[in-house]
Amino acid sequence: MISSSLPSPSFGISEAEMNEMSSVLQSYKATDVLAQVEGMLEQMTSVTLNIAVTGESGAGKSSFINAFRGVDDEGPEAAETGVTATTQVALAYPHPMAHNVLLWDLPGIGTTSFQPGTYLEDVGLLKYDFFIIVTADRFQEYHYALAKCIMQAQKKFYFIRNKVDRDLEANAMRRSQKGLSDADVLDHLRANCEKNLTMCQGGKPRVFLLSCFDPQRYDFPVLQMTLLEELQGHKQHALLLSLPNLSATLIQNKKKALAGAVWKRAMVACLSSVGVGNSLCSIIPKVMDTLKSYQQAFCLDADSLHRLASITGISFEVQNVNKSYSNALESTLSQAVPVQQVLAKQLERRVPVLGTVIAGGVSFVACYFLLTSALKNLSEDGERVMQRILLVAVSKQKYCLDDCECNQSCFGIQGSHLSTMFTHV
Ligand SMILES: Nc1nc2c(ncn2[C@@H]2O[C@H](COP(=O)(O)OP(=O)(O)O)[C@@H](O)[C@H]2O)c(=O)[nH]1
Ligand SMILES: [Mg+2]
Repeated sequence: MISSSLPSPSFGISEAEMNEMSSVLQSYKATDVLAQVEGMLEQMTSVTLNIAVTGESGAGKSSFINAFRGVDDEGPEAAETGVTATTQVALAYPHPMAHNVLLWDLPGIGTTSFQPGTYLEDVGLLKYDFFIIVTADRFQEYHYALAKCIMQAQKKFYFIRNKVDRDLEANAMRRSQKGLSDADVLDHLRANCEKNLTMCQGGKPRVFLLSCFDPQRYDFPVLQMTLLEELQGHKQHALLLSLPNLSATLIQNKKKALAGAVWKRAMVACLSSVGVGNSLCSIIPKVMDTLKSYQQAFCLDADSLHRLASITGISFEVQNVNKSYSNALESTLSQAVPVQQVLAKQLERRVPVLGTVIAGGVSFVACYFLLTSALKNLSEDGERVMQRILLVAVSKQKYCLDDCECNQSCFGIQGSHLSTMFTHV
């Protein structure tokens, strides 16, 4: 991921970024600017996205929460699932990739004593950003009553028709007699749900058909993209970074979102060295933290790869990259090449604090180049992992490979590079 040679000058700092920096960073004092930039980053990460998941008991709320978070139902961080497991109070489950994205498992609805108004008050309606209403059967009057109360509170909701795998299986026999395809069955199911909801709701309701047992299929990815599109600002940013690498576009969007904060991360790393020897080595811990967060955002950290392996059945070989990261980092930061020095001089004229820190401009430029380069390489690694998963999924479907062959495909993360070798062990 990080080469020990310096990135090319094409990673230059844009005029827009220079303007942004020079307009907001006026102080000459490193401690002031550090606090200011840390505050800006804090604003971005301190926001919490609260997603409420409701529906009848047994509809698959807890399973949905696990699937959305990419965790196994049996895993230690999972919401408890099962026919007898019922949630009496709202429980929050943080997304493992983004702890500020909380999925709330709400108590079941639909009993005879169920009252949408008091239910929503009891679970704290106002704290949620939006609601997911899950059913595994027909949408009923009470689903609509609940949705109406949510709308009255100016909140959004999304209808989920879960367990479509079960419907497809149950219809398999009849289907083969009638010659209906899976797509026909799903279309029929969708039309039924929409008709049902239109009778209560009017307009064209949106229904997402999915199976929590197979979160890569059906409408699961569309739902995730819809939620993302309908959020804004820092909450959208939080959800974006928590999503699996669904598509090359999504990966590019992650890269773009992270790239917008590169100068802030580089500034914090560079100014953090002030007072602790002012040396380039003291920059490394901060840069390493940022690199680890990038690795996580592109689902390339050990935890993400293990989670992916438990969902897809494809095992990933992860190597500890810390050592190679910091070696490459040290050599990159210690090489001040002319392009960095020229850029640093330009910057120091516009961002006064960089001129007051010894080697401030140069180390800032080096950090900036390095993070930009890492972002590019990690996003490419993320795309390669995604393509491999797609490849395996397609070959699984197309050639019905036996489990043994698929489950033992292995991708190695070699040092800082993702091996593109596709090996059977
Ligand atoms: N076939 C199938 N079963 C599911 C699906 N989602 C959940 N289940 C099962 O339905 C049961 C109830 O799920 P759970 O998530 O505990 O429902 P909750 O009471 O709404 O939280 C469990 O046995 C799950 O394994 C799905 O998409 N397909
Ligand atoms: Mg539950």
